[in-house]
Amino acid sequence: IYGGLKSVPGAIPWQLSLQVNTRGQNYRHICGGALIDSCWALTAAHCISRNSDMVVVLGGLTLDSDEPAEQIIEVERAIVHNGYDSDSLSNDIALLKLKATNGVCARETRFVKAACLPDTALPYGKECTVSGWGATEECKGNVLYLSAPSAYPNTQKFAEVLLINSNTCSRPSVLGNTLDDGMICAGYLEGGVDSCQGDSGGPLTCDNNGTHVVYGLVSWGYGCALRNKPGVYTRVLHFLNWIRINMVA
Ligand code: 4AZ
Repeated sequence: IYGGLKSVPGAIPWQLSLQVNTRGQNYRHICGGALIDSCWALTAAHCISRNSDMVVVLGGLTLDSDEPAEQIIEVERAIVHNGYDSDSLSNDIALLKLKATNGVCARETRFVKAACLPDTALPYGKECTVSGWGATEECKGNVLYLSAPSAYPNTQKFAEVLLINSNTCSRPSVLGNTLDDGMICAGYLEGGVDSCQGDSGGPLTCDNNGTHVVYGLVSWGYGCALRNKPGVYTRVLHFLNWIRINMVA
C-alpha cells in the first residue's frame, strides 16, 4: 500500500494473508485475500500457483510474529475462474475453500469476521478501503519515490481510494483499452495513494449503508501510485453468479 496508514487490530477483520510453502521452507506471504464465509475466501487468480501448499492467516497484523488473535487455516482447494487469462488478467478471481477442523474453519472473533458480497453497484467517486502487506513507497531525504524502489512492510496497511468511472479509466492517457467489464479502477488520477505488489488478491472494501462489502480484489496496475495510473481491481459484483455456483460445488 502506497500512502495510507498502518492498520489497527480488528479494523479489517476479513483481510487475510495467503501464504505458500514451496519445497518445505517456511510459509511466506504472497498475496492478500478476503474472508467471505467461515470456510470461503476470495483472492486473485494470479495468486494461485499449482502444486503449492497454501495456508491463510487471519486476524494477524504483522507478518513476522505470531499474534494471539491469529488463525492459521489450510487451504483445502483453490478454484480458479476458468476464464482467467494471465496476459490480460481478465477474470482474475479465485475462491479458496478452507479446511475445517472439527467442523469449523474460521472462527468469528473481534479480529476475524467475514465481509459481505456486494449486491448493488456503488457510485463512482465513492471512497473505499484497500489493505494489505504489499509494497510501500520509500522516502529518501525529502524525495518520495513512487512505483520503485519500494519496501515491504511487516505491519498491514490500509488506504482510502475512490472508485473511478471505467470511461475515465479507459482514456488513452490513463489505462487505454486494457479494461473489461470484470475490472474496476480505484485510486486517484493525481497519484500518491494506491495498492501495489503483494497487495494482490486483497480486499477493496466499501461501506454500503453500514455493511462492509468486498467490492474489489487487488488485481493489477501500471506501477504503483503514479499519476494517471490508478489501480485495477477485479469487479466482484460481475462475478456473483460464479461465486455462488462455485461455493456450493
Ligand atoms: C502487482 O504487481 C500489482 N497499483 C498490484 C496492484 C497494483 C500494481 C501492481 C496496483 O501485483
